[in-house]
Amino acid sequence: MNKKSIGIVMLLLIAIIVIFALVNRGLTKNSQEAHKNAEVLITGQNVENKLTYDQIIQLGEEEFTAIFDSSNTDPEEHKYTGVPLKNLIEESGIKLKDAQQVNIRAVDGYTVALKPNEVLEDENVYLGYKQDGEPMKGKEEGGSGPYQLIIRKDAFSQRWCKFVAEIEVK
Ligand SMILES: Nc1nc2c(c(=O)[nH]1)N[C@H]1C(S)=C(S)[C@@H](COP(=O)(O)O)O[C@H]1N2
Ligand SMILES: [Mo]
Repeated sequence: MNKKSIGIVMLLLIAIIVIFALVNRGLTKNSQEAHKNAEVLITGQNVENKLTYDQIIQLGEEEFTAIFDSSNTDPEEHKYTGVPLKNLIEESGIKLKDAQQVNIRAVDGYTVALKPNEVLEDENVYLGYKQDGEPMKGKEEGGSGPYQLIIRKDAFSQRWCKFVAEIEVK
């Protein structure tokens, strides 16, 4: 190779690196946007509490694995980040031991009913917001977030309520 072609190859490599850096910056920005303005409403026992993402992640963030079985894939293990659902409820001043039912409602109307005892179990019911380290995108962006109910003991994922908007304790 002569000097001129080495120069051209170097320029091409630099161009590729710059393009990757720009694309990557765009992606990072998108994922930070995923939880902007994403709120969850918690109601029950005369409490009405709206929690923002910044507040939710302060309520005992945990990383855990769970097996997700969607309607069109085989069961697969994923890493999730979220907070135990009981923390959100109890920190809002609602007592699970005085409750009959916990309803999780999504923006598409899908509703999942849980028994308070189930919510109180260790390492089972979470409000998740990251899957494999990536913030969960909303319905419009083709995701299952920005918040998704994760029930680790639910093998078929029917009760893994996507797009969670409201938690109602009765
Ligand atoms: N909000 C909402 N959550 C939902 C559903 C839904 O229709 N809406 N479907 C449930 C079912 S039946 C399954 S199997 C899982 C995965 O559904 P998907 O494969 O359609 O993503 O989400 C569950 N959570
Ligand atoms: Mo399903």
